[in-house]
Amino acid sequence: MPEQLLSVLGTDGAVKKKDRPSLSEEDLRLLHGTMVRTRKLDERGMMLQRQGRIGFYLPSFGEEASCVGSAFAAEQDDVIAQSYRQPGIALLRGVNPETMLDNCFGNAEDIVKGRQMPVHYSFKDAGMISISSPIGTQIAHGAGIALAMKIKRDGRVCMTFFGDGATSSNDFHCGLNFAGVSDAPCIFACINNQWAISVPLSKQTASLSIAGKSAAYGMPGYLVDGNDVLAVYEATRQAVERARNGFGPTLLEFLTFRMGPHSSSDDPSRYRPTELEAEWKAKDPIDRFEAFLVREGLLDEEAVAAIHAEAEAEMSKAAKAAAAKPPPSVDSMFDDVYAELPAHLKEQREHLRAEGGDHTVDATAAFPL
Ligand SMILES: Cc1ncc(C[n+]2csc(CCOP(=O)(O)OP(=O)(O)O)c2C)c(N)n1
Ligand SMILES: [Mg+2]
Repeated sequence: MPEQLLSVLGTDGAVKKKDRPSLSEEDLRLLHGTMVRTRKLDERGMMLQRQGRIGFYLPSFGEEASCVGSAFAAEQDDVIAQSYRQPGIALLRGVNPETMLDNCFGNAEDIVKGRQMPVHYSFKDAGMISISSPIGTQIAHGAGIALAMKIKRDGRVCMTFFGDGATSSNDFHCGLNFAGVSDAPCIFACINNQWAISVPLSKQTASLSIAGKSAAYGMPGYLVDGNDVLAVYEATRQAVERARNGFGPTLLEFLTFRMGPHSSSDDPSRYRPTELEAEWKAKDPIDRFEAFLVREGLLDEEAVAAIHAEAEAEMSKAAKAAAAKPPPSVDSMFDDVYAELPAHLKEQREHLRAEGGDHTVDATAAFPL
């Protein structure tokens, strides 16, 4: 049987009194501001790639409510095992957008010194594990982290984020099975944007829903309107509460739509009906939440415009600052791998230093993706 779609916000922003989650005015403003900042960061990231200043970018257009609303239900010391398409979580957790763009440029201040792909962040201080490219691996990591939390009885939970395509990976089965059997406090958040690059959901699974797969792992599953930040928040809040109180994992499916390309290397018009874009633009999660906030008297048109302008200025400033930084020194490639650098690498480093170490990267070379 297909799950019922949980929704709170009407498309016109109206909310029934009984469905209102208990969120303060400050919470509502933070959710909105973070969703807008996420959109502006993604717009800036795509722009930088089109200008040839960074090699690659992966936007989360249309998925802002799914990632910001759900992560907001966790505490700051809960751990997030995310995929590459939830930049809003990092912003919500206080990561400076300049630090994120340092990664995209792979500059000297990039936390991982230019050794990861752009948009593959590692924010230990924000409780976000390093993003790995192979699809779905973070699901098993999330289950393992949650089990460790249970063994340590430290009261924390882990949330893992992944796409609809990732549900076909062996890690999905492994992670959910393991968490189900061990009652690990893990929230499995599937952001179902209906495409895995060019593969539509209908070719990904014959199941009527992803949430329904939870039954096989002995955990509850809910299908949630992913463009409705209040429904996303409320469903996640309940899942977090269950996990924290010892009732084990939950699978949440946030139904949404990837409003942009898979990445800066992709052209969705080659495989996806373009009419879908207009259809889903009308359900834009930011517009929908703004309609609610205006109805509530928390914002008016002028205030909305000011919030967008401020976020745009913030991302422009962050991009300028990140662009101005030099690349990591070539010498830095010898750091962080060994506690004690082996003799043959020491020798290579000496050789490089003796040569002057001037091995600059060809910035005009094509990015391999
Ligand atoms: C194991 C593996 N197979 C293939 C890829 C190539 N790949 C990168 S993203 C992606 C699509 C993933 O789709 P989904 O899980 O729905 O997440 P979305 O990109 O839609 O957020 C694929 C197939 C990969 N990175 N890893
Ligand atoms: Mg997808």
